[in-house]
Amino acid sequence: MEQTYIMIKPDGVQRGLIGEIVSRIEKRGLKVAAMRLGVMSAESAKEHYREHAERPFFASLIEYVTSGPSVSMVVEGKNAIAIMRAVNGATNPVNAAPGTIRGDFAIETGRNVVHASDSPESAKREISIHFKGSEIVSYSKIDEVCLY
Ligand code: RTP
Ligand code: MG
Repeated sequence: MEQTYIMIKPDGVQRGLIGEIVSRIEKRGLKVAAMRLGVMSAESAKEHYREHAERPFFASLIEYVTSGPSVSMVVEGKNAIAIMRAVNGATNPVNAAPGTIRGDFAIETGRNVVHASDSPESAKREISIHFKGSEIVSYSKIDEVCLY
């Protein structure tokens, strides 16, 4: 079982896509194990995207993800990391297939609606930036519980 860090970026929240995106995650069969809405601090954003610190778009990326409320989630399930990368679609929405979140809701890289961790190492690192262990909840969904 894997866990991955998902963010609905400020443009996704601004456009009223929280429910749509969470619904896609749930319908795919993955489980939301933690969730919070709030404005990400510049400190957290810089740490989150530190691999891009030397890139020319770094300052505008930090400005973008801290520009308003975003939704942070821990999503878990079998192959959750790779599945959520596929659910989100290509970084540049021009290349994102229809049926993916970016392919259905975005038109430019600088406003691409969602983030998902790209590897087990990134997932572990990103989850620890945005959540305390006590905020990540373990529970069974109804189809995992034997009632009778
Ligand atoms: P993310 O980390 O947000 O899930 O996106 P990603 O893995 O698909 O893409 P990554 O290469 O990690 O880029 C991180 C975010 O930086 C912005 N970006 N802008 N102007 C540009 O050329 C450019 N390149 C990347 C995007 O918001 C991208 O999602
Ligand atoms: Mg990335």
